[in-house]
Amino acid sequence: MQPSVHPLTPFVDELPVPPRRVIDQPGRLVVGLEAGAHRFHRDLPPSRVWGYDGLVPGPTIEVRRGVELEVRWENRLSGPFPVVSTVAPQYAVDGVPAQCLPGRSGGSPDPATAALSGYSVVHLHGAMTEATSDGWTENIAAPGQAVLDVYPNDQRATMLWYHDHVMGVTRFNVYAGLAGLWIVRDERERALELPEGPPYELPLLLTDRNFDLQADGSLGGDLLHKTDPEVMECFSPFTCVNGTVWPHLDVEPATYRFRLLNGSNARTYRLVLTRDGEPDLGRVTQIGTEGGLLAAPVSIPAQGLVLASAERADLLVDFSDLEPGTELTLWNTAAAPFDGSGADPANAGRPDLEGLLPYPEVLRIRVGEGRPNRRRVPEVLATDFRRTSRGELTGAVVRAIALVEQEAEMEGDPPMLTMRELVLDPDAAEPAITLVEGQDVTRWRTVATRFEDTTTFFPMLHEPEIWRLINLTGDTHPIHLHLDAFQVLARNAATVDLPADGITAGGTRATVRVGEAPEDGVSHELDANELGLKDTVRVNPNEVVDIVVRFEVFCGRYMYHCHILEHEDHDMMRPFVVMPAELMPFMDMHAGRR
Ligand SMILES: [Cu+2]
Repeated sequence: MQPSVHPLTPFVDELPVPPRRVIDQPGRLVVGLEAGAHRFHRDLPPSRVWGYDGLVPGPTIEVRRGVELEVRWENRLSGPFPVVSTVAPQYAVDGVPAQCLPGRSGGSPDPATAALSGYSVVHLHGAMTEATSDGWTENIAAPGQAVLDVYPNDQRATMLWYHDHVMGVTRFNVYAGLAGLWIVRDERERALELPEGPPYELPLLLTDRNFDLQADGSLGGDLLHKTDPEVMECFSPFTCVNGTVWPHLDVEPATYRFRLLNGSNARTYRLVLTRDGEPDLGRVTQIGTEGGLLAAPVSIPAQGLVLASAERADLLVDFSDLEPGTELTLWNTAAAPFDGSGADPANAGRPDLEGLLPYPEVLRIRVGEGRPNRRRVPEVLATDFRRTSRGELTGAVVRAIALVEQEAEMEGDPPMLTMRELVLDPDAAEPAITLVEGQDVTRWRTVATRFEDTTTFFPMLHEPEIWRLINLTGDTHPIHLHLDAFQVLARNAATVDLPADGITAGGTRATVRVGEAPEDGVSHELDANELGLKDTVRVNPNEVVDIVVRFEVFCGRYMYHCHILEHEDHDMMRPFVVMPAELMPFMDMHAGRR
């Protein structure tokens, strides 16, 4: 078979589980950032990778709530850089777009990427950490250097992940393999007697990867980060689970707990489980999200479980009624780039070439022998989380951020994505953003557009704020805040009137009618699984998403950004500084109040 058509046999490799480092006592752990070799599939030669302890994914660190752990991240990386980066011309072979073909498709390797030698920053995503241990993107460690970070782990039980966050090249370092999982356990979770540890609790880290061709034309070992000239994101054709392309998992007729993370650079998944070719989502119950347990278990959405980059789901999956020999398959049905559009779950398993999804395979599950062992799903999960209502937010600071696509300054470059911080200004001259909400019309002036611009967000410790994320682009952006998890208050449908010259280097002009239904056929509702605590939220086109942000413990300088890593690197990232109240009178602060 031609590599371009279907080069790898699905479901032949067993699902690997990353090694666990279970921490019971406060202490120190040494993790090395190392070059290594990793086999992504039985039919592939080993690929060069960069991983934590040389592994892809890195070891899973499991720690009890409140057990402080110091990690000495020892950067022992060495070149040459294991990823070939290239821009491929736009064409298709047998309908498969060049971007989704293995091999460079005529693109030449980017020499700047090839020269990367291993500068790194480690960030523990979703963690409540002091600013000095949060992995500020510019606090770069060279190979041969080490960074000591302190993680208090004093937060609700959930699954976090640690990954590279270095300025400008996060997309390449993470793609090279620098990512691993981190699980916090607590008493509440233990009291619910949820599956903990193998074999019934399994982390599933999803990534899409592509591979170069070898001299003889066979699918080779080198990781390949390929984009096309118009779209800056990398959408790779092969879905890996825990670092293996399309693995299989043998299960007993029992209830399993799957801890899912989308660790892909850009690809969004909508996961559909099928049995005998039919959707079989009813056996899946979601109990948690990025910020930990939901208040109560929920079914996953009828079309499937959507996870954009960095989103996570804690699932209970009941196989106890199934006969030995039963096979189930997990498929992806989300087109790329993702824009919130739905897909009929009955079509799960069909490639979508236009949607850059030539291979929808994710995971095959085979039910084996055993005594059926069903676990009751608790009716009440979290007892330490209650949703904040709008009424409780009267007088809260309101901030607004526009997500925009800006034409490249250099002819031929892909467009740049930026986040524009806005300030409420009734007298704002053009260019300005006009928000229309019924009778309420507000004007917003752009005060920051690039990462390097002056900080304008100084949220006050303990004080709730509303951040409004206004999407002026045609794609979904998963927006991630460092530090405390947040609550999604509302996903508002909106119509966007963006003039052709609306986006300039320093200004933004658009009219956004919040609450007015666009004719895009997309559901703009919040899903039940978005009602818990989140650290990453999808903002679809034609939406204004309102989140309630409250920083409770740590002050200092942190970041928020789009978690499509190609966007984060160019330049959808901004700083914010959490301030204690007593220092606020000394700050020159920009914020709207309502
Ligand atoms: Cu983005």
